Amino acid sequence: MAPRVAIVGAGFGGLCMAIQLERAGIRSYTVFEKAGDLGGTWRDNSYPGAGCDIPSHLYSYSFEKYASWSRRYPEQPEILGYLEHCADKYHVRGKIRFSTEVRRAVFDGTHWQVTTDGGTEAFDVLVMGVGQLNRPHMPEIPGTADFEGVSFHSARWNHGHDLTGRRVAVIGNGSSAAQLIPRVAERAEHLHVFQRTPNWVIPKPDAMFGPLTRLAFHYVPGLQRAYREWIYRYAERTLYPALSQGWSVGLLKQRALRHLRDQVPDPGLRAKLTPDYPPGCKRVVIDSAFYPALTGPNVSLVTDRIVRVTSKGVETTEGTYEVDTIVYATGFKSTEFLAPMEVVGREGQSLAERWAGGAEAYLGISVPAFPNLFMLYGPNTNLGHNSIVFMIECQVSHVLACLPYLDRSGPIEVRPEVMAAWRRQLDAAMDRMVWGAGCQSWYKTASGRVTNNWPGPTTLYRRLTSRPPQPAYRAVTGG
Ligand code: N01
Repeated sequence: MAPRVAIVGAGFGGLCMAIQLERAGIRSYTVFEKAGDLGGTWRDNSYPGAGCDIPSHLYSYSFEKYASWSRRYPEQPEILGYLEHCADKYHVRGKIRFSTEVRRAVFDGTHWQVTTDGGTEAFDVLVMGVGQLNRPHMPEIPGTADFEGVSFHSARWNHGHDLTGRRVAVIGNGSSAAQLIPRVAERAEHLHVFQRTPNWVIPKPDAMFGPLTRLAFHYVPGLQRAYREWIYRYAERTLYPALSQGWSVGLLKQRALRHLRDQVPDPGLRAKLTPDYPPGCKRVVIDSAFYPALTGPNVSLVTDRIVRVTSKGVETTEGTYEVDTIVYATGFKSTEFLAPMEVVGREGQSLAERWAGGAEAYLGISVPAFPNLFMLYGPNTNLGHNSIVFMIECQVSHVLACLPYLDRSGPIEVRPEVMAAWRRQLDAAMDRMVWGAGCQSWYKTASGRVTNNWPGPTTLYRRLTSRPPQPAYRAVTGG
């Protein structure tokens, strides 16, 4: 009998799982989505300028060729439109229970008891597709509640608040900030950008696709696939070695420094924007409009330490900046995987308890003593150089490969010794990566453990996830 599958989240991960179940003829699944629409991060991040800095021919499902991309790096509405297109084409929209947040999931010995505000239901399999960047991080700056103007997080953009003629503060300078700052600068009377740590920035070689190119992508056999493959290989062969401190480290640094020199003529400003840690330690920002925006007459870069937010603006160690709008582009609670859901395994332990020292999972997918639980874009599967959608597809294939096994044997779980060996391999591989090199980032916990990133080539990840589930998994006998 087909297993009953609960999928949590209707973003890139959850939709991919649902589509592949449909394609495999398994229709006994339900997608739980806490919001009123699908799209996950591409629904939530609607700030002006939001887009993907990985080309969409790669940042899309390999099985869903899409000739409608208007440009190499489309903005958020197009990416959301693509996900809606996929949900409709593969008939999964009707299986999504919108505005239904999963609060708790408990393994009762044979099933997952999944609790939402509407009640509790039993499922054979639980697939978590909530991603790593779904809960905004609000900074612990004193006084934020005292501010009398309008403030919001970049992932909760206040579209009703017109920024024309406003004095705006943007706190943060990561990928989200870099995309929204040029758009805010176009409207604001003055924009103060509060930078705590400079980022390495490389250009985004964007280009529009004209009608002929789009026709060619649509009709020329193999063209779209070849283009996708080319982008993938470039990322894998050039960018990955930079992160693993291989041959292209110097190249990446030179490229970023040249970009800074070309776009920022003022040496004082350039000095403030030059990082003192190796490129890739924090996520490299890929953007061509960020630096020019910072050189505009109505924009100032503030690097003093923020002391507090007051009723009128932002106070730093050097003075107070009066503003009427504050945008918190301060990232996400990235290391708290699956929170605030309570997930309890067969030994009565919750994942939060198990992960007190940092989240970990075999292949980023499975956890011992949590049978038939699978994660998409789970611990140690984020990338700093290639498309997450590639990783998600590997994970979904792995889950699909597990289904016949659990159908035969009952609930299955990854063996503890396999998990322990995985941990050791991961730690060894992590040692050569740049993420440990003297910087703080959303890739790691406060204690410095990298819980978010995959330390190998993605080709290796594909190979590992496509291995048959046995012998890494075992059947849970005796309920
Ligand atoms: O978040 P971030 P993001 N006081 O965590 C600062 C993906 N993404 O939303 O660096 C002052 O990178 C913090 O400062 P510091 C992408 O993977 C993808 O920008 O910690 N500042 C930093 O500057 C990306 O990496 C796309 O010193 C404070 C910023 O806030 C990830 O999302 C587009 C502070 C947070 O930066 C997250 O990006 C956009 C404080 N108390 C995003 N607390 C694509 O194109 C935090 N900060 C695919």
